[in-house]
Amino acid sequence: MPSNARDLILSWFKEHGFDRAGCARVSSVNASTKAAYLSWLDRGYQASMGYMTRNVDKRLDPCLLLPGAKSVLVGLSNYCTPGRPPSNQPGKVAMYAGQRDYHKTLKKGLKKIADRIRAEFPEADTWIGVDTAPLLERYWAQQAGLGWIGKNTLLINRSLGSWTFIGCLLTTLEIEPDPPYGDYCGSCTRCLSACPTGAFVEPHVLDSRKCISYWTIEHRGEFEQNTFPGTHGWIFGCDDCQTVCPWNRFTNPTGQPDFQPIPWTRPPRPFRVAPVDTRRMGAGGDRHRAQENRL
Ligand code: B12
Ligand code: SF4
Repeated sequence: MPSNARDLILSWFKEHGFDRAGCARVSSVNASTKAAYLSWLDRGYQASMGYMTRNVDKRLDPCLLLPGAKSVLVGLSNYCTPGRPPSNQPGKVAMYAGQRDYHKTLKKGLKKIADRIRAEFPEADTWIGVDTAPLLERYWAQQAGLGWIGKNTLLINRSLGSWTFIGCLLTTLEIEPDPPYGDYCGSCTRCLSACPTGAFVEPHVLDSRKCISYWTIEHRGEFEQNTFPGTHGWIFGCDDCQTVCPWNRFTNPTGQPDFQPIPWTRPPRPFRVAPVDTRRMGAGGDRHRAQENRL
């Protein structure tokens, strides 16, 4: 494919709300990533997120998601809105949870780009995914030259930091790939020590059973008192391993209208220490990620 076609497709990401875009050649993930993923599952670090144990073959080889896939186009969307949550809020809510549902925003953009690709290149097939599909999004974002996987396991970009969402588009088109991104964490370990529950078993490895984000977003049913690590003031999600990251000092607020903070119509209910069903929590209920749609 001529390089002007590559530039054209990547420019569509900008037109449809993404701040950065890149491309990687599709293959199964590399051996160390495969081993890291399987060991993560073996050690039970997925907690009750059963969807992480399903479709493992697809998660490790995107060609099974789109037969004949040659390229993965990855878009990054800055969602940084400093100053959230307001200090008068009774419990802490992750920055992204005070905004419109990013799945809808990113999928809308990716769908438009996919439509344009198929219109311009009728031989091309496409597939899109945001968060819920069995795809290692951070791995592909790193391969596509958009950032590196930090010790807190988040994708970090030198100018956008880690306040970004990732969206992926697979296509059968062969597009010139970007070089993978380097690692700029250096000797810094601030995220590891900032985690109030000690959820990092080692750099790059998160035990969800100890992660506040898991407990307040993903966990269903009662909190098991013997394993529940506490929420340290958070009631929906957690940003502690991001706010301390020095790379997040250089970020700029997002201009994306969908990610501007939504004023609370009613304050979120503070977290109750007694066993509680998270489905009944006020915060984020209507903005909850569409996990029931996960494959
Ligand atoms: C399951 C999940 C969770 C779980 C588990 C998190 C986790 N770290 O795995 C929970 C509920 C805890 C969670 C929390 C959050 N999540 Co989440 N989550 C996912 C999901 C669906 C899958 C992630 C996954 O594959 N985990 C499996 C583990 C094994 O993968 P991994 O941690 O990436 O590990 C890999 C690397 O670390 C690497 N590795 C292992 N060892 C080593 C060693 C070295 C040296 C290196 C370089 C690499 C390396 O190999 C591993 C296998 O690929 C993705 C969407 C997707 N489809 O990818 C979103 C996603 C990762 N989440 C996202 C977000 C925003 C969050 C939160 C910030 C939300 C919040 N504010 O509360 C927190 C952050 C917590 C954290 N530090 O990760 C974004 C991250 C965007 C970004 N810039 O990185 C994603 C990509 C969704 C999206 N589309 O934007 N999440
Ligand atoms: S999101 Fe919070 S609890 Fe989870 S690893 Fe990061 S700092 Fe720890």
